[in-house]
Amino acid sequence: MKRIWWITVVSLALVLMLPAYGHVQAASSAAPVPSEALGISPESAPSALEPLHVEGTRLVGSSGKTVQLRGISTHGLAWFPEYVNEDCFRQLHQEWNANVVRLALYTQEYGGYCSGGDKEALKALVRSGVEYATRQEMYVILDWHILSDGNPQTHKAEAKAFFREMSREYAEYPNILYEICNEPNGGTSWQEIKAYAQEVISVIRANDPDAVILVGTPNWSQYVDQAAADPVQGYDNLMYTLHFYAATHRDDLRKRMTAAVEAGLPVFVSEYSICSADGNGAIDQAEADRWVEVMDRYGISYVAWNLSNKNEASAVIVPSCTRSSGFTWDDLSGSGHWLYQTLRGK
Ligand code: IDC
Repeated sequence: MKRIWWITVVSLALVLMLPAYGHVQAASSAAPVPSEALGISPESAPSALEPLHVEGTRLVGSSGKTVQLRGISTHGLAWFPEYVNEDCFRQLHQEWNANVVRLALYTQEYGGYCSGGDKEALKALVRSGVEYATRQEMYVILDWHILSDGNPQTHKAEAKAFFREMSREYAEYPNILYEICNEPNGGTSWQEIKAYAQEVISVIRANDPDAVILVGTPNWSQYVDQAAADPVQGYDNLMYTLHFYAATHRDDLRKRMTAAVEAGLPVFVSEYSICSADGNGAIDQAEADRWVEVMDRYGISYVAWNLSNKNEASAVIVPSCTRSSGFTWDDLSGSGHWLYQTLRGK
């Protein structure tokens, strides 16, 4: 019943969304190239969407099986809108085996949603991304990407308005996850994050009683131990984020992650890369593989930073590649090759 209902909602939304599609196509300069060179059969792609919930430390589907989401995050939507296109998402799903895409909506930097960015255009891009992901049977994370603003309280009123609007629109979708604050930093305490989370979660829950909500943790989403000691009370289906950059963060942070899970905290790695913490520098594949081994063992979901051709090591597309879908092997950077092989390896 729920499935039929959301298919109806999606179809209706698609009709209403046509103007937004025009916007995205206008933003996308490269013509779609049929996916040739990576040429993988769709049979290996993850199966149809089902609503998710949290049981213990795990993300679970309606059939009761553990679900592990593995995929990629966009760069800032205002920075690189061209990668929000259906051919791109289709390739990520069918060829790369990604079952989730994260839509990173910066609040502060570069045309940020709360710093002079075009709110309506950015929301149109989010909506297009949700529809493309849904049609491609992928989960989609709406990421309120705080960063230089440090404390999520800085733009709390706008966060509440944004999540109120989105959760009203997507209440019936089985595939939406809400990430309410990317990376609190600058000394923001867990108590401050928790107070923010209580308010934003209650706004989302008023519309959507059971979607999975991801809560950031102190120190650029690393101190999951503090969340484990004092989790948000009163709501189901919450998970807490840990972010790592494998050339910087090693055993210490991995132990913090596994200790939190063993203490009963549902952890979700909503952002990571295999380079250093500035998103650049050398990549460390051996360390990255250690992270993957542990995350797989614990059933933890992980989403790679980032889907762009920016001249930085975390970008999975090389700067010389100007197409926005139909990527070939040569279009991928070192971190892109690693991600492709890692996602395909399972
Ligand atoms: C980086 C981008 C870079 C951009 C910068 C803006 O890769 O192109 O100029 O943000 O400040 C994070 C953040 C993520 C960062 C990334 C790398 O969530 O926004 O992206 N990073 O620095 N946390 C740890 C690393």
